[in-house]
Amino acid sequence: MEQELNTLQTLAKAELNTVSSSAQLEEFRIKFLGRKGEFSSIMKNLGKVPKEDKPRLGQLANSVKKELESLFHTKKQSLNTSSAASDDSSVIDLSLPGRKPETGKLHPVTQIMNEVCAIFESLGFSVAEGPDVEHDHYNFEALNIPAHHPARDMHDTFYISDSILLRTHTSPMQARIMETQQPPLRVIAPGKVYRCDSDITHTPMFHQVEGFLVDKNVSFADLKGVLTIFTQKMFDKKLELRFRPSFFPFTEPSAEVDIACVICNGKGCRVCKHTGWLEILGSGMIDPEVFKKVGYDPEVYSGFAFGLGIERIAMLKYGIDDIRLYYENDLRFLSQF
Ligand code: 2NM
Repeated sequence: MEQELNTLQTLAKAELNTVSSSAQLEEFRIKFLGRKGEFSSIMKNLGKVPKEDKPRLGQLANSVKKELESLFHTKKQSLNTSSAASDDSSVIDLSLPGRKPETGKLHPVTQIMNEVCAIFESLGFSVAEGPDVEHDHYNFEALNIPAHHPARDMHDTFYISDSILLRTHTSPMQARIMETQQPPLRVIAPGKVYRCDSDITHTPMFHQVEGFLVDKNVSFADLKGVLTIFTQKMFDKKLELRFRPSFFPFTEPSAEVDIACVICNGKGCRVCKHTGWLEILGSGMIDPEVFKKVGYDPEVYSGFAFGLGIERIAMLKYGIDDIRLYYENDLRFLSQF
């Protein structure tokens, strides 16, 4: 049996050297290492050898089998790598379509902001930007909201110190402009504003565009004309407008502007809370007190001003009822715009 094992080892090694394909290697495996192969048939005789020879022959058989198996695997690997090298998969297929990189988009709030600015620019307004961190003077005092005025309560202001705060609206920019420039003026101020308020229709940071126009003989009719053109361009249709009397410390008279609900066309739905109307902005004729503070003569000049919330417009335009969706950065939401 010892003789048989040694012969098998020599023969198998010699034959493995001539193997040059996977098919030949498989034949080799069946012939020598398979269940009915030569190694198995030698092993059947192990039961018949004298008891004292069994351990030695068993060991020899094991080491022969191990060596053949290891030579078999080495051969298999070398056949695999050489076949991979000549395989078509290593050749670049120039006819395959390319992988498209994903393109980014502007945030829906930025898109609406740009649209609002473009409409007012087409009406001759220029765009001015100012600091988010403001002096109490520009945010309140210059806009006819003195200390202890009840309107300060409405603003839920984030204070940085007694006289420095995060602006609660973008009108401080208009106070800055009026202090340094003479009429005629037509300016809008877009930007971030901050109020300590948070629920499904309020975030502590949101975006506003406020605008104003100052000249001789400016009337409420001019305000109505400009805002009518704006809403029609913004919502792409001739919309009915409703001016409701209101109050702001920096305008007199003041009006809130509603548009016929863009979701139900005024019939009444969830979005307009069954009123048929959507409030989209605040406006009014600039209060003579504001003009006096910046050194304009209210007998010579008049003007109108307005302010609108971008997130609010975006919610109305797209029929979205929770403002927080705009700030969760969920691409499944954002990629729809
Ligand atoms: C609004 C509503 C009404 C406004 C007034 C001024 C300024 F500085 F010219 F007096 N800027 N913006 C204004 C007026 C803002 O927001 C709802």
